[in-house]
Amino acid sequence: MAKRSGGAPTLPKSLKVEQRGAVAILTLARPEKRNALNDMTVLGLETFFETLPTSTKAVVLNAQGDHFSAGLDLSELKVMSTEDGIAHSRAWHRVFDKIEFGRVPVVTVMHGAVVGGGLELAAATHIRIAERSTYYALPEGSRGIFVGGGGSVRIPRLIGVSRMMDLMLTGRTYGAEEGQDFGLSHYLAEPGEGLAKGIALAQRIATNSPSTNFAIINVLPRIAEQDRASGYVMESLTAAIAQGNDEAKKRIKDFLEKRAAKVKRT
Ligand code: 1HE
Repeated sequence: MAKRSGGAPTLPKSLKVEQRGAVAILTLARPEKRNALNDMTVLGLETFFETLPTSTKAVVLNAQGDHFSAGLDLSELKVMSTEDGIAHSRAWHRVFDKIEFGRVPVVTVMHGAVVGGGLELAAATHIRIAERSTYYALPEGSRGIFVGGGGSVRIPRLIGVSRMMDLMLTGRTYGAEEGQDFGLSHYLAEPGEGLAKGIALAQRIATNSPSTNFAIINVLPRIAEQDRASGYVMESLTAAIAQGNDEAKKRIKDFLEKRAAKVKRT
């Protein structure tokens, strides 16, 4: 994976980045179009995740304006042939896979509309916080299209095929609380408080061993897709690699010598 060495990469103006120590805050910054995801933005996401400096240990994704994202930029779709449509969808798959199976965990802070491709993007990240204004929709049915950003693969893993079918067939929305109950978010936040919560979680995540974080986001979901026997083998290999490195030895020694924090109920 390419790493940023010198200056920051050039990103489209629909993406803003702020670095806070080990945490990068990435903001969808196209509020005038409700953060609709055009090609420039999707390719910008790819550039950002491909060139993360090694000093970045976690990312917070959030969005400007009243809505997280209105999904695919429909103005680009209307001129697309079937062939272009396949290439377009495959490009989203490539980019969102780089997020889901990247080097660092990504915490998404959602608010307002989290629609279509916006939900597909959020679903490719690892931890989701929903401010209480959040609502989810998959209006592809009413637009005569289909999910194309990996939504049919990722969203049923969160809420089940049946609920996704309902969203797509009937055009219903889920509110933040329903989304939380069904597994679309991990945390709820009051309006305006999601970003602080996201940064706090990302800072906490950034203190984990990078190799354990890598295993959590890359190995765990793959084990979940395997048969039991293969899963056990992969788990034991991952566990052995993780516990064998110097970082783990130091962390365990710190605990045994009373220098590390105990597990606390939060
Ligand atoms: C857009 C888009 C968009 C807004 N593509 N331009 N997504 C949808 O079907 C959702 C479409 N959007 C909406 O339903 C609404 O915009 C919202 C509920 C999200 C927000 O409503 P509102 O009243 O705050 O904003 P607005 O007036 O509708 O939109 C403001 C501007 O953003 C306006 O442009 P303007 O030039 O007239 O100011 C809108 O046209 C523009 N805009 N959403 C393009 N999506 C990989 S496959 C994924 C498939 C999908 O994602 S399907 C879901 C598509």
